[in-house]
Formats: sequence, structure tokens, C-alpha cells
Amino acid sequence: MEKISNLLGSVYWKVKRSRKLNIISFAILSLISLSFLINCLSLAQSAEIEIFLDFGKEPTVDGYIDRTADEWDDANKQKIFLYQNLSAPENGLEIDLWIVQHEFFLYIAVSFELVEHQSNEFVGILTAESESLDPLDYEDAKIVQFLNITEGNFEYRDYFINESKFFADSQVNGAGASHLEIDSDRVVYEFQLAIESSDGGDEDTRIEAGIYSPFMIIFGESQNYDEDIMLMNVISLFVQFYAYNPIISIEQIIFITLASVIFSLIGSFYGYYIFQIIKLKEKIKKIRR
Ligand SMILES: [Ca+2]
Ligand SMILES: [Ca+2]
Repeated sequence: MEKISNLLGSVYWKVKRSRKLNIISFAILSLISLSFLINCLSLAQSAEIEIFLDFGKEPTVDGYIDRTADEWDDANKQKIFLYQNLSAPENGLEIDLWIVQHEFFLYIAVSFELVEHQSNEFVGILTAESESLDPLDYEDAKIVQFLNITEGNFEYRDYFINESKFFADSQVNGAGASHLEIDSDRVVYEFQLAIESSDGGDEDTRIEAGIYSPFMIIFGESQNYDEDIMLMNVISLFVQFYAYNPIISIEQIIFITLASVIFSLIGSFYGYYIFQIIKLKEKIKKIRR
């Protein structure tokens, strides 16, 4: 009887321990699943890069990186990837992204290599007030569109996006240029965008200083932007306020000093001359008396 009781007791504790183990296993599995889900979500958002801009030398927007003139040496330099789908980023195209601010302008260079470049390749910079992972949600598009990449024919285009459709601006603002180095298959795109400018009206985004703003970089191989944007990524740029400080040259300082001295001398001479006339008048009055 005692043996049966001991046996029942041992079975009871085994069952109880196994329940405990099940609860612990369930909790561990739940934690693993949750961390995996969080990881997947953060992967979806990891495409975005924040860049705090610095002022620097003004690059020339001509599609060439002039290393002898240290053209882009002041730029913030990043290596990022462009993806087919920002919600599930994978197998991206690596690009060099260089950005610098000069006075009221933002300069962006995009450079990459491809085994084969298509004749109608393009790169664009999309802007909007609020961020999105969908290029058709953006408001403004500055695009450098190749018409024949091997011959080096390209156009700089300014578009606006309305209800997921691209429309050409009535007035083109900003600048862009590109060049393909045939030997290395490396292409360079250079852009200039105005900051705090309302010149483009409803057809451009006003890029505000003092805040982070979203910029989407797009790549494609046709001229159909509504449907054929192939690769993209979003960066968040903090644009700086620019305070205009006029620089006075040494020649200007000498001129201002000389002018001040001459006018002071003329003023003193004129004052002395008037003083002498007054004195002379008083003398004449005394003589007449
Ligand atoms: Ca250049
Ligand atoms: Ca526009």
C-alpha cells in the first residue's frame, strides 16, 4: 500500500514538473518569436539613414567628380544600398552617396558601378514633407534622365507627383548632371537643390532648415516613372540654417578708410572756412561801429 502511495506521489510530481517545464518552454518560445518579429520589423525600417549636414565647398554640377580640385572633400560620405522593396530590403545595389550644404543649396552625388548600364538609365531625388517607403507618395522629383547613356546624352528634369502620377513642372528648378565612365562602368550623378525656397510653388517641396526631412533616391532604366522605379532608399537629412555674412576684401577696407579720411579732411576744412567767414563778419561789424 505504501509502495503504491509512493508511486502515485512520484507520478504526481513528474506531471507537475512537466507542466512547469511546458509553461517555461512556452514562455521561452514566445520570447524568441517576439524578438524575431521585432527584428523583422526593425529590418523593414533599417533602410533609413539619418545625416546631420555640414557646410562645405560648392561642387560643380557637371557629372564629373574633380579629385584634383578636391571637389567633394567636404561632403558627408556614406555607402548605402538601393532596394526593390523597402518593406523587405534585400539584395540591394551599393551606391556611394555624398552630400554637402553650401549656403542656400544642397549638393548630392550618387555613384555606382553596374555590369551593364541601360541606355535610358536615370537617378532621381524625391522630396516630401512626410516620409514614406513608397516613391509615389512623394511630392517633388528631380531626375537626371539618360536619353542615350553611351553617347552621354541626358536631361535634367523637374517633376511633381500627384495621386501617384509624375507630371513635368511648368518651371524647372535645381540642377543635375551625369556621366558614365565607359572603362569602369561607374556612373556619377550630381544634383543641386535649393533650401528654404518657395520658387517652385506647388510643383516643388520647400526644403526647410533646422529639421530632418525625407529624401528618397530612386533608380530606373526607362522613362516611365509611374511604373518603372526599380530601386530606392530613403535618407533623412538635417539641413542647416545659413546666416549670410558678407566678406569684405582688403581693397574694400582700404577704400572705405581712405574715403573716411578724405571726407573728414574736407569736412574739417569746410568747417574752418565757415568759422573764418563768421570771424571776418564780426570784425567788419566792429570796424563799421
Ligand atoms: Ca562635379
Ligand atoms: Ca518639381
